[in-house]
Amino acid sequence: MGEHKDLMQAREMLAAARQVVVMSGAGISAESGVPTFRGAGGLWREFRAEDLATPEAFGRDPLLVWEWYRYRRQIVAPCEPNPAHLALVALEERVDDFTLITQNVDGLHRRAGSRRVLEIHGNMFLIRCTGCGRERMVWDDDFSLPPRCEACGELERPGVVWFGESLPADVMMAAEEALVQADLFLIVGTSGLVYPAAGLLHLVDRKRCGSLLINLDPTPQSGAVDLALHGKAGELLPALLEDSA
Ligand code: BJW
Ligand code: ZN
Repeated sequence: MGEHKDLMQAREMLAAARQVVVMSGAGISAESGVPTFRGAGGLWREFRAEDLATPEAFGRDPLLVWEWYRYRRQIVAPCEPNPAHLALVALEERVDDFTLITQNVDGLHRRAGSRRVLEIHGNMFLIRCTGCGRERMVWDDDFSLPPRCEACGELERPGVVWFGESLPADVMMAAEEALVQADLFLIVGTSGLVYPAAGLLHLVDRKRCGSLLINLDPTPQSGAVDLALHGKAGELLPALLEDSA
């Protein structure tokens, strides 16, 4: 009963919004078969973040880090966007102004058809040279590890943001600009533990911008938004977009 009322209220908030910003995390891709980081079945249950997702780890053992990303690329490659990704494509078409900020590196939002996507933690199919900075997208895994740059011969690294590294400044600036103008901020499928992404909620002007959260489990942000819906993104997001009639 309460749940139904919350869904109705969330639909009303969405229907009234013209400038929408969404921020997604690993939970939105869980129903596509992509493992999350924290929680049941999460990658950080099996692997230590500090051994794999830091610049120090890459400096110590680039081959180990590359092998881990190859393993993850191979998990993601056959995965398909799920109803949650598709609901956001439909939402982008429905509102005047739409920005999707994603912490995910799996590329599934673009594959689903979302157009305005800001990948604040990079993309696992992007490779960047540690020497000259040259970037390339590589979809197959037909290269020997660790790969080297054809232009300068230096080691190449995954084009993702590791702990202790800055997020791409231009992408973060675009995210912040979208947020200060938004009239609805929707947070989906993130534990809300990793900064600066988790801090974006504090940038919204609470007087003009509503905030909604959809996540399987309650998070530190569940109590900080106007309305939190707890459940699967692949069920709740499509339900949110249905006509309330
Ligand atoms: C479902 C579901 C379903 C499941 N439907 N829901 C301020 C305070 C404290 C610490 C810091 C701070 N500022 C900086 C830090 C340090 C650090 C940090 O935040 N640490 C915290 C862990 C404490 N941050 C950084 O280092 C960042 N850089 C930075 O701040 O630079 C400035 C600086 C430089 C030097 C010194 C100091 C500052 C960089 C962070 C980079 C994060 N990188 C990763 C790896 C990317 C590459 C890769 O994939 O390998 O990004 S870590 C990992 O976590 C990945 C994710 O994008 C990120 C967030 O995870 P996410 O998406 O929230 O996933 P989960 O698994 O945590 O949660 C999934 C949720 O989904 C769960 O809640 C489930 O319930 C739910 N779920 N199924 C709906 N079907
Ligand atoms: Zn190079």
